[in-house]
Amino acid sequence: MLRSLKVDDSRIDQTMSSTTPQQTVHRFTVVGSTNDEAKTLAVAGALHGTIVRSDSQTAGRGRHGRRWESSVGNLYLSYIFRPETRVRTAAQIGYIAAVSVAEIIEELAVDVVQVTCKWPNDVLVDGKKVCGILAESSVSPGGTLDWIVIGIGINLTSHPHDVRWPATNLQAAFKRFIVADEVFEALTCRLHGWMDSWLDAGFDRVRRAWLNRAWSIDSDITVALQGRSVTGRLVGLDTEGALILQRVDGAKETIHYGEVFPAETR
Ligand code: BT5
Repeated sequence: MLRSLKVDDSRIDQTMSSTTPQQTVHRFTVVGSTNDEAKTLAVAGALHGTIVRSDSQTAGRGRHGRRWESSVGNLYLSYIFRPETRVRTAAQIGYIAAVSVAEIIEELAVDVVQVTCKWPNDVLVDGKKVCGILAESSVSPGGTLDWIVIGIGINLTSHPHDVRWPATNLQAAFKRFIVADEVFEALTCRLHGWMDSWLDAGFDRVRRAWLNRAWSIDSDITVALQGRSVTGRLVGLDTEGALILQRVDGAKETIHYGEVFPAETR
């Protein structure tokens, strides 16, 4: 149980069971990064489904060490999963998270808003970023996945302005009060549902759910890769989860890592 795990539990405000059996929620007021807390717990043996939630973060992280603005009022969560899977397949869990977030936002929306998934794992409301996802994992000596931590930040009441991609928050987008606990419960439930579906039936359903709301699907986009960028039509995701781009010369390019932008005007 928690006390046998090597975490400083004097800093944990509350530890409780959630709706799903074996799912413990470690609740903090403030942490550096929920992903770091979750990684410490994972290394100490925390079970599949364990959750870290904090009201704010002092060192919230995006990908490539970028900063994630983490003031009080938004949602900061990290989920520990231990699926028996190959490391390469684990990238699909980022899509599970993005689809889960997109679906619960669609359910929360009273007015008509457009909820899209931007590759690889952002969720946008009317083209503006409300959610970022950071996956970090560890490989076992046998080469399979030991654990993966999926960090999710959702802007509920505030968002930064000085950012790479325009941002918004759900309260501003929906013009009504959003109850953080309701979003948390709905997301956790949905995420576990999609996780079970993925474990039983594989990636195809997740892939189709993501593509149904993919930002700029069938349109031209530019992807910044290491040292170069490529422009083409976003035509899909492959069966592993890589992005498929059709270049102007007709050739298809499969992309595993990169940053997506509106197409550069040529
Ligand atoms: C992401 O990275 O979008 C992943 C963010 C994951 C955050 C969660 S919060 C819980 C868990 N604990 C953590 O420490 N992290 C995870 P990326 O695609 O690299 O986007 C980062 C960029 O988004 C920054 O460089 C800013 O330009 C912008 N940004 C920063 N904070 C933002 C916010 N709150 N809302 C929208 N955009 C933001």
